Amino acid sequence: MTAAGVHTTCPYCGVGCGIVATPDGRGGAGIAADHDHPANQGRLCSKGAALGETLSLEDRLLHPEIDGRRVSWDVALDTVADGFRRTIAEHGPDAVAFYVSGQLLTEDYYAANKLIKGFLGTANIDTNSRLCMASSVAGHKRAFGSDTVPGRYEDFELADLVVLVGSNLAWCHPVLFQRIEAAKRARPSMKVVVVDPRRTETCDIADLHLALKPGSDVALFNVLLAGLSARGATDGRFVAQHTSGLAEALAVAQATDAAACGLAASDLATFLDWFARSEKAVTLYSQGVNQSSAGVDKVNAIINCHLLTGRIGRAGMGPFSITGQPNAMGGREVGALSNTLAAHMDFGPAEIDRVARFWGAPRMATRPGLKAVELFDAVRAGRIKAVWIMATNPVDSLPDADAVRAALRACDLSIVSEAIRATDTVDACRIRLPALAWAEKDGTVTNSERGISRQRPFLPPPGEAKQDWWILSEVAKRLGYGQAFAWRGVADIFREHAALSAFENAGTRDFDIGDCAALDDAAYDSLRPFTWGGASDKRFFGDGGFFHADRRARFIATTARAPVNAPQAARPMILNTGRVRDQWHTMTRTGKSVRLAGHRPEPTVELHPGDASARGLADGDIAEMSSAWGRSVMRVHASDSVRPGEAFAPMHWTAQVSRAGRINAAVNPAVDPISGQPELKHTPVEIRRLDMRWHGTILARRALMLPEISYWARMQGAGYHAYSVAGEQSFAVAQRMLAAAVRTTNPGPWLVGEKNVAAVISDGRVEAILSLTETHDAGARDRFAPFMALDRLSDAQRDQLLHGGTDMHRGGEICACFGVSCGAVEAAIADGATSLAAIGAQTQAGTSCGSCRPELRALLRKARLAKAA
Ligand SMILES: Nc1nc2c(c(=O)[nH]1)N[C@H]1C(S)=C(S)[C@@H](COP(=O)(O)OP(=O)(O)OC[C@H]3O[C@@H](n4cnc5c(=O)[nH]c(N)nc54)[C@H](O)[C@@H]3O)O[C@H]1N2
Ligand SMILES: Nc1nc2c(c(=O)[nH]1)N[C@H]1C(S)=C(S)[C@@H](COP(=O)(O)OP(=O)(O)OC[C@H]3O[C@@H](n4cnc5c(=O)[nH]c(N)nc54)[C@H](O)[C@@H]3O)O[C@H]1N2
Ligand code: SF4
Ligand SMILES: [Mo]
Repeated sequence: MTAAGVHTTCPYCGVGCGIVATPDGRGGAGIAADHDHPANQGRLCSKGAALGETLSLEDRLLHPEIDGRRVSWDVALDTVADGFRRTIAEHGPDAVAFYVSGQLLTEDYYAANKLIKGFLGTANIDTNSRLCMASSVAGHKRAFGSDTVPGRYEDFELADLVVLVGSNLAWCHPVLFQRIEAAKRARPSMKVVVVDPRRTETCDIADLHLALKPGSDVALFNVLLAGLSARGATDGRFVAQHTSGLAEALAVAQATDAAACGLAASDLATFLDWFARSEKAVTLYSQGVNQSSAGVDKVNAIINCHLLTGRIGRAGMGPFSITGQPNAMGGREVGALSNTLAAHMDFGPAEIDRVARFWGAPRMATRPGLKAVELFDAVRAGRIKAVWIMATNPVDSLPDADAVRAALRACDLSIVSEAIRATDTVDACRIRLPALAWAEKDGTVTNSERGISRQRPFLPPPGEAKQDWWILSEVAKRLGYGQAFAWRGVADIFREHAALSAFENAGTRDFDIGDCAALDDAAYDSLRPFTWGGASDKRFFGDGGFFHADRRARFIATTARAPVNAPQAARPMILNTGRVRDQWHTMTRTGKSVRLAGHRPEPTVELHPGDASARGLADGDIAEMSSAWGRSVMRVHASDSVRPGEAFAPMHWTAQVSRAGRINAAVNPAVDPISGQPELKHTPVEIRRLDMRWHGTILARRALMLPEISYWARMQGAGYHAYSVAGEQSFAVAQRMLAAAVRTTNPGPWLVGEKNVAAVISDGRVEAILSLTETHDAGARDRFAPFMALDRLSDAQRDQLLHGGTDMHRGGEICACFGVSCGAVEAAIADGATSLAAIGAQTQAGTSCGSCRPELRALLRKARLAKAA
């Protein structure tokens, strides 16, 4: 019997798409887009569409563990509570810390913040949103007096000009990208400008791409501000009635040297002209802005331009900070950053008192706590003696990540609440608490447009895993705070959170969902997505009403400055990092999906062909990236989409899936002086070729224990593991070593073919394939994968395998939904397909989620250029 569809929300990006999940009765579920959800209106991207492939339990953490041994919940919870009690008694409350996540649900998040700030007596709780949103939060507060995102998603569709700054929307918020793409198709006069040093897939819809010098956004928006003022684009009434500080900001802007951006004067002039002429202008920005040592100034430099022109809070206009994680906004609402309190309150004396009275808190934190990077420094220095990590993987995602790992290993009381058994952070922590995951959890999340949606469970809780709020309140009870944590379920917590938002508010704080305090359990269960801050046509600040005491917004004088760590002779390259289309962060979930593995199967560093050849590097080589902090080893991809002198590497690969692919081992820990957000987009590095004597591809039904080799990366195949390997040993030694490794876990007859291919084939079924070459053979995995799909090989197929495989899937995967390869799309184009529709008709590529359409268009363009040449 199958159950009915459950309406829930995607657990990945901050778009917050609605999903209908239909359990199949066998532990899995069908995943479909929710047509009635305001965020996606029936769309899903490749990651959302593949969620059904991430539900298996095989790699889940299902029981509490201490020092690697399974223990009961009672023992685990007692140990955590005793540990916190003892540490606080001996060293004071500031010796303990929580490090939490924008992937917790609001109810979990609220519980963590309440426990530590109201009852443990410290604000040493920070969230991975420090790495993500902190600069936007600080910039909003400086300008508006509150952390308010004024606009709505529909503003992107209503705008005449959409400026995307430091955002790779096509890959990171694909459904919003598709909404803009569709709006532009319907109204071609609409213009899109992309501001990004890299030429990303997002540039596919750009009328203008400003490939500015990394870190120079403040200069760019200062130049824009001065230019707008000079052209008479100032909204004098708005500025006079609702703002202050223009003169100082303008003076600094007028003194800014446009040359700092490294852009052509004509491009700058076009940008100014379009911005000046388009009243309906939206500036959407993301990590190219936030993750910077000048992140807060970048945010304010952008907001200044919108205040000057009065383009804020009305349909089709405004600055728009897009959030990354599904509940980054919820985290801001519960106040889980170390420098915020709760419900959009800060550490002012009256606010501390108000929250303490509301919570009945015996030991209220009275000042801000440590921010993420400082927090782990304090763990390393031994000032923090107990740390509890929830729903984040800091051993991979914080900068200077080897130091983070060392700090955790040296910490007496390191606790992690996790859904997955094998992560680099779980490996480094002593106490491991099994958490429920997306399909099992219950609660709410808030998306980028302040939209609150329910996440509803559709699968039963596995093993002994528990939801994060339950774990927290059990620890609270053991510490003697049972009454304040006596929630029977998530609805109780949500009502309390809603009541706090309205408590002694009276319009002084933007965040007020007091109406929800009266929801009964049934109403909470059936809660439909809604946006806080008023009806759907309501935006903030159209008529002023800012949250500074004088109700005016502030212009901020932002002086352009270079990133903290400049490149030097020994490390002349600038390492930029970010995301790829089909992986989510540290791959604990997307890494399980076969169809998501094909798009970017290995950790890759992109650099300009000139920089590559200057270092003797060719496409497919293995390179080491080293910085003053650490090193990482990746495969090289030469591409002119990055500027000369710059390199780009994805953040996703961990020690679980690649030997030295953890890029954050090399990333610098410099932070913005106001927000404390790390500069994850700008690390001076040098890149050198590693001299590999052999390269190999292994496909194996059962995972391998690989010997010590320079490079390996593992990815998920359909019913097998795929490895890409390379090393410095002699070819003969490699052959022996790898054959032994393959055969240890994949026993059976060992057949040796030609071209250094060998395979274990048992009863006609392939158990494993090993292919070794002297130079990198990029197509090997695609040539051998088809044989792993067969239950029984014919003699002819076996011979084909042992002679080097088949060319069916040449060129790697492009469409994740239907598993269509680049080769198949190129063949369709060669066959006469000249449009997206024609490619779709011939191959199905691009006809489902649409995430690959920018890449399909790039192949069409390439073919057109080749034909014209
Ligand atoms: N596929 C996928 N989607 C995701 C995620 C994921 O892991 N995978 N994660 C989600 C999360 S949590 C987040 S925060 C978002 C992030 O979403 P985005 O911010 O769009 O993604 P990033 O790739 O981190 O960085 C964006 C761009 O900033 C550019 N950049 C670097 N330096 C500068 C600079 O100095 N100025 C400017 N203007 N640009 C610069 C980079 O070249 C990069 O293209 O994505 C969310 N969506
Ligand atoms: N170099 C570089 N580094 C970066 C970035 C970058 O652009 N460049 N981006 C930064 C940004 S913006 C972000 S947001 C971070 C993201 O970095 P992380 O937060 O470290 O990445 P995730 O892989 O999303 O980690 C979430 C973890 O929570 C687990 N989990 C999932 N659901 C639950 C649950 O319900 N409960 C519990 N307890 N656990 C759960 C997952 O298995 C996973 O291990 O990375 C940051 N680091
Ligand atoms: S755009 Fe994709 S990842 Fe983001 S919420 Fe929607 S389906 Fe999920
Ligand atoms: Mo993020």
